Amino acid sequence: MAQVWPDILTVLPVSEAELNLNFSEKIDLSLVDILKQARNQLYHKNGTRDGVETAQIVLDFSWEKLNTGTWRDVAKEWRRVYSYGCLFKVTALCCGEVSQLKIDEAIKTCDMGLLMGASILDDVLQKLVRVLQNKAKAWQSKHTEPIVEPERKKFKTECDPAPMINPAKAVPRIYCPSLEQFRTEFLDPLRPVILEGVIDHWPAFKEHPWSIDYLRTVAGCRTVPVEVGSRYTDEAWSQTLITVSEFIEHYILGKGNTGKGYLAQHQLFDQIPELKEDIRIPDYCCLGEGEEDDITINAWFGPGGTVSPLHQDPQQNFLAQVVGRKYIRLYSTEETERLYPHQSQLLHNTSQVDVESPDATRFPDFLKASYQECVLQPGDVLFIPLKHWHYVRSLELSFSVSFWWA
Ligand SMILES: O=C(O)CCC(=O)C(=O)O
Repeated sequence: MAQVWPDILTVLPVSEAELNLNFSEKIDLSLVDILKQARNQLYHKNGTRDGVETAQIVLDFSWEKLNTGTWRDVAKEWRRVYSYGCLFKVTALCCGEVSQLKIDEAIKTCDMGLLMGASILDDVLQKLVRVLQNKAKAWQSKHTEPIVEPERKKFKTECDPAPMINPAKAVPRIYCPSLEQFRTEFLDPLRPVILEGVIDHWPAFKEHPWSIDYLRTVAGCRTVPVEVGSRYTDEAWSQTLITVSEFIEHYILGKGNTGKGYLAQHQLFDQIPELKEDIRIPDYCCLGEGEEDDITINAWFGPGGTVSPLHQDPQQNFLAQVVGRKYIRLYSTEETERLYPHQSQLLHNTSQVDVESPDATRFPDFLKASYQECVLQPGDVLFIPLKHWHYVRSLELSFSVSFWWA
């Protein structure tokens, strides 16, 4: 049992009047009244258990709106309402003496708001989750045994051998080229290259070397979207929300035979700023026309054998390898016809061919397509020019970061 309420108060608007609840006419007035009731409960009854029920009404109502139609068409206003529902639920859960279970539920509620909602009150959910995570860490360090060595030995870091790279097809490597050299020799002609020595200074290699233990420490209790299934083209592929610790238990340590899972997502670094502080945007991105805020940073964390099928993306990409190695195949856009892209609109950027075990009867021209290949090592950054087709298979436990820029 612990008190978290005084810390919660430090990140909330100081008075009811300062917690604005202004919404457009899209939001039913009866729901705005319920939100006001939740606000009143927060400021006048220090959270209260009734507050959880009031907040849940807001959450259920807005959840339905978030799940109607396509995500792109969901009004941002409904995402704000959902975030307010999360805020009121968290504050109601955290009043008085709270158990570890309540703190876990509150952290999960913040994460749901961060993933599905929109930013409110100067990112109050981000601030709340930090307060709660600190509480949870303090509680855990008092009550749990440190991870012992035999546990660590169970980590599955070994995997398939790396394929032999044909030197004639190897992606060239270059050590820290100047901006000008990178632009003229690789960016302008859209030629892939592996940049060496450009991310060695990242805290992810130095101050906070990324490892399973580190990830568990900074993000273990955080709920994140995970891809489940061998590859996203499979029928059985789906997405689910689990905590980083659960992901490690089931998909990295392989407990419970859960099958394959990949923590592959673009929100991880916004959700967990500690991880973002361990990486840096490569200087070469300044050669693009976009602003730094337009760069999408993706996390790719998974066990050996995780496959991203052959596909293309509409932006330039720096794929930076932090932990483990990956085998990568690249095909230029000139080869597109030989790669048999799916016909459907949804998968038109993805090839139907299983790159390392192609069906020559169904896809006879695939074997004629010319390609480049490499094994990406920790510290390497692969430049994948826009629309270049890429296939990726991790050779062991791997953590990479990609930067999509234009
Ligand atoms: O590393 C992976 O599995 C896929 C990376 C990728 O497709 C990308 O960065 O666009």
